[in-house]
Amino acid sequence: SLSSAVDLISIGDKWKTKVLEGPTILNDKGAEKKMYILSMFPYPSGILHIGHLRVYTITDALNRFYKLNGFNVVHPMGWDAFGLPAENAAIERKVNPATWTMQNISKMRVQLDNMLADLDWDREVTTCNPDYYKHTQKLFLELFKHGLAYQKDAEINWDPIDQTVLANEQVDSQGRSWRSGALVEKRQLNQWFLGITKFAHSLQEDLNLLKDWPQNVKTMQKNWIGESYGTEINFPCSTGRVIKVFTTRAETIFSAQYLALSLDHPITKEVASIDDDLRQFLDMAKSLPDDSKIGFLLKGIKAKNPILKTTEETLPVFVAPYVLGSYGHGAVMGCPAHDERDYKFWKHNMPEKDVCPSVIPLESNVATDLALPYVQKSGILNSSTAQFAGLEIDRARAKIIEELESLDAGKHTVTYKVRDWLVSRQRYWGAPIPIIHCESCGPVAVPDDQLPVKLPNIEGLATKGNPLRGIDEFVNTKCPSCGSPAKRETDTMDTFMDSSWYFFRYTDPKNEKQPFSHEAASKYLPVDIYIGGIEHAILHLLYSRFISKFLASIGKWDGNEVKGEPFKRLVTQGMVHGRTMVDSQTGRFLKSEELDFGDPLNPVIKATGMKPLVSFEKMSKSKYNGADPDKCISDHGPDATRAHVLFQAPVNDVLSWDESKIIGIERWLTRIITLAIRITKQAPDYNEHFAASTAMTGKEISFHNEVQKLLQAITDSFSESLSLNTVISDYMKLTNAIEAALKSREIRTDLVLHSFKDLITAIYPVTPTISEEAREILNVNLNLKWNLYQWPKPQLLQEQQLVKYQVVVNGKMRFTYVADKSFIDNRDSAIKILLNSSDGQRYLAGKTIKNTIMKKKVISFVVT
Ligand code: ANZ
Ligand code: ZN
Repeated sequence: SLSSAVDLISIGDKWKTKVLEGPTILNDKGAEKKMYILSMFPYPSGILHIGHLRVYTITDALNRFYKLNGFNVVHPMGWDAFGLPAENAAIERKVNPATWTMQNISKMRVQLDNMLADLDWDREVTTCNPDYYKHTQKLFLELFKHGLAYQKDAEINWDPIDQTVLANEQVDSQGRSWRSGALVEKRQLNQWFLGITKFAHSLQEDLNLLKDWPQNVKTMQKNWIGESYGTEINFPCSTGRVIKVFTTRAETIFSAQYLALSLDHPITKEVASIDDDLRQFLDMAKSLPDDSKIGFLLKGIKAKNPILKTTEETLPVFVAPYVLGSYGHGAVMGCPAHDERDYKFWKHNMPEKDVCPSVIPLESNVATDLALPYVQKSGILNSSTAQFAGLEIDRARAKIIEELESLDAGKHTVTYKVRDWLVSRQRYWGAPIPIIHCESCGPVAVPDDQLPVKLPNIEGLATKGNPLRGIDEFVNTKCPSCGSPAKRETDTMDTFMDSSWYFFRYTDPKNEKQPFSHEAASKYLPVDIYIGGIEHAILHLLYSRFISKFLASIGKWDGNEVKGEPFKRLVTQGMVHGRTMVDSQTGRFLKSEELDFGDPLNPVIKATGMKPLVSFEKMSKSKYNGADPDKCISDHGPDATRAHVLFQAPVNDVLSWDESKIIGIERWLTRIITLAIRITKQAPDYNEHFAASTAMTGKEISFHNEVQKLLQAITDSFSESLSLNTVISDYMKLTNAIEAALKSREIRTDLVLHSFKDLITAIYPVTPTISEEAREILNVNLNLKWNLYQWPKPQLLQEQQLVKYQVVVNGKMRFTYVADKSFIDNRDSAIKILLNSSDGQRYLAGKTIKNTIMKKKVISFVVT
């Protein structure tokens, strides 16, 4: 049979080279509209995994779709090549990390070719190459010049496994490193920071502009940045010091019963230096969770509520682990009556004391009935200070702030959860921070003509930690400013710094002088579609937005109109889960060789003949549920693999990878090729200059409209909804409609063929080699010269153009025939079509036509 002769794998091989060059299109050059399609660049681990296959299939399908639509598409690829895995592999294997990385890159390049990804290799960037990190260093110095890169002593996160510090963003809520999983330790160290907090407001505010971003990503960013409007209040203390607190509920000030300081508050440290008990408490408290209710009373300090002028009452001051050192002023005014945590703290530490509310609900004015803590943000003030008593709380807050301002004891303020970005790392495999430390000049920028500061070549790294410190030729240098002996910075940059600007470099990858030109970046940015994993919802996306806004703010690209936002549309693709087989008797995970796949949809356990329990779970080595993209491609061909990836799940959802289901796709692709052969047999005299609207019958119009509607749905799925799984099902529907039309013999073959050509074009983004093969069959068999692809412009024919013709034979009305109003314009073709119709066969077959009269809605035959 025809279908068994279709070899999807050979077709894949045959067209691979051509397809990797992208489509041949009509308006190849000079396209005005740009389309920048970006996928998060991979870490060059050496293996393209199934998650990569998924993202790059999505971006490549979009890339090809937009090319067929005449866009100037940017679809680049690069390598996020610095970082610890290379360094660790280098230590293990005693090789140079650069060598290891480059080998991996070439392996992955082959795999990307195998999946037919049409990428702009002339834009390729590799972050560990000096021609790239030279510009990462320039970017660092630009930040330094603007006061946004600075060193400070801070309590930081230390990863004891990777032996380096980490940024806050890189520690999860359990206090573990994002990379090594180690429990992070706090250490006091001098480190480099980037001033992301200077951009915190616009980073939060401008999330509102990102209409085409998933809401969950925006929410995560918003919570991370944590902009909070409130009041800063100064509490004078008995020792002459002042404790500043941040509060969002200034109106609760009359219920403040204590103050609490963080473990690393300056006053805490000062007291600790002379108080052994406090020192012991701090040692113990370090390991307590943030929600602990333990506190340490500072007996020597009393605070005074600044708004209470008449009373001599004072407030006790505690040190408490629940107060975060890195938020607000690292101090709170404790209001047990109106805050859950303050309430618990107070009850635990001062059980004998009352709780005194100052806000009560509107309906009651009997404070004693109130269930405490009363945390609702509504009600009125129950204060003995006549000035504020009875005021509704919003009003009261405004008045209290006014009063505090007049007393010089407080003011409106805004605070953020996000901290400045800690970018220095004590590791080898990263871009060296381009700074020279001079005893008299301080930290000095490495002059432009001395960039890049190259990583010294080390053959075989011995240990973790930073070997740069021990290389005298690297460390010892001269101060660029005064010429005296100086020392080079030995920390390298966080690799998130490399990836915070790579999409700028893609726009101008060969620029030697600057990271990129203003012109190139402004032409291509913002990125139109950015696709990647949800795991980057905070880290990478926040850093990139910051750097991009910074670059716009200093005029490096024309980003003002979009507030420096680099990514117009963000798509977070779902994870790929693997088919997991468990022996229900033993609970053991089964390897595929333990199963019999004779019936691929219903495998059985070889040893027992029983059916396994099947589920889909995150892929892991211990569950034997991994999938190998390369193997899938060599078993089923690239096109079937690509279509299968897209068909199995909507882009944002988890994809349950079940290779047995690829059979449906293979059948469909086989049908396309057999259809191509069949069509050319049935329409040997196809006229390429087909005009859709001339003289169509009713059936033809409805066939035509069905095809156009599906083409429109496919177009919309690509350009708007990105619903790529329905694209595949629409392809199948289109194939069915064309097959049925061909079989019915009631639709003009040139219309069928024209629709089939549109189908061949429409499948090109997903299954390009099958598309090319089908096109070749048409060209060869019909002697066509169809070489340029152009995306179809779907057009519906109006139903009101239809006419119901009455067909009269020898004076008698015999049947009606619905067709386009231009049907009778071409008499000969109309007669031919009528004769071929089923009613025509019945009334006219075998007769000799003497005369035919066509008038408006009546067609009369005189026959013998
Ligand atoms: C008094 C008060 C009374 C508060 C009340 C709340 C309710 P958001 O909204 O997240 O910004 N706070 C301030 N600094 C803190 C720190 N370093 N560590 C822990 N908590 C801190 O939270 C603002 C509130 O968090 C502030 O308002 C403060 O408690 C607490 F009925 O002040 B509030
Ligand atoms: Zn100097």
